[in-house]
Amino acid sequence: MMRPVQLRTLDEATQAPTDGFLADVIEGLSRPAKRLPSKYFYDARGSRLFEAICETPEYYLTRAEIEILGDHAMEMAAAVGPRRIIVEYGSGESIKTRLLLDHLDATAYVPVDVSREPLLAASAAIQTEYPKLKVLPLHADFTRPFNLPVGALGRSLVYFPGSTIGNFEPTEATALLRNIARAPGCEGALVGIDLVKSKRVLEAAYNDSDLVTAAFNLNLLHRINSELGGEFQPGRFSHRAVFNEAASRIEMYLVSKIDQVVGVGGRSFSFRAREAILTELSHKYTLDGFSDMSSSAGLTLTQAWTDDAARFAVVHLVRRAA
Ligand code: AVJ
Repeated sequence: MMRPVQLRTLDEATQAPTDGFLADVIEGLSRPAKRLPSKYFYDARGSRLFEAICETPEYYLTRAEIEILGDHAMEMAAAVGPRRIIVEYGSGESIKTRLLLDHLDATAYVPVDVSREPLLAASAAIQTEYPKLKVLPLHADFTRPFNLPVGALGRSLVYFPGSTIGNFEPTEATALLRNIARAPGCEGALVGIDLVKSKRVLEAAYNDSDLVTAAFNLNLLHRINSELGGEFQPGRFSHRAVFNEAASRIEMYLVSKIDQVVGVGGRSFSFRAREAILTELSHKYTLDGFSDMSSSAGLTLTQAWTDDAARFAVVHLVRRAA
């Protein structure tokens, strides 16, 4: 039997996570067009619901990305080169991380995540399965510039799977890519992106018939209630996800079923019937469009791998020589 591994996180997060959560909720609900940041979906229950989304027949993204890694991990390893530090944006809880680590000959693995517990659990599991790998979990918000305490260890590669980059507005996504391009020692990135396809297929993926995505969306209100003393009645909101073709993105909303007033953190917020809170953007790219965005951030798209049905892509971005 393998011995369980004890790991500690390297800490970049300076404030208590709840401080940021409450401030972000108040700020987002105070806007004329209300919104809540999608990064707060992933508490323990939200993470489980996301995993359940990946099992639904409609949500093809995860299966397509796993197919790509299964078919092309060796080519990716050849493109990346040996003995790199792999810095993963996200806690690396998935089969995708393992498919990559199995092929990449990495010297160290640094998962970066805002949620400490899932980060530690995932890192300990990886350390147990890969005893020779140096696993250094970093508790940090990768949406802001952060120090990578591994600069001295050698050259690194960012692994950013899942089309999580699609959650960001193009300007924010470009800034995030620019941070990757500027990080000391970083040579490039492997990024998973979801590709543009028919509105019907896209909207089905975010409106699964078992209502798992609806539960995932509504979980944000449960989380505000339990962690911030919010007084939402989640049954008074409904899930909506639509493909905005002009902006090439899925927009996910929580829609108020009635006129209502809800207290959060000593304040109250009013909602009109049918008023929508934007909870998530999920951009869908063309390879050319993503290549242009990467290029404006100082990264060159050198290779792209897709699944057989060309639903999803994993792209290799290389830092452009200055
Ligand atoms: C994990 C951010 C890639 O945008 O498709 C799944 C999250 N939201 N169903 C996505 C999500 C609704 C997912 N990402």
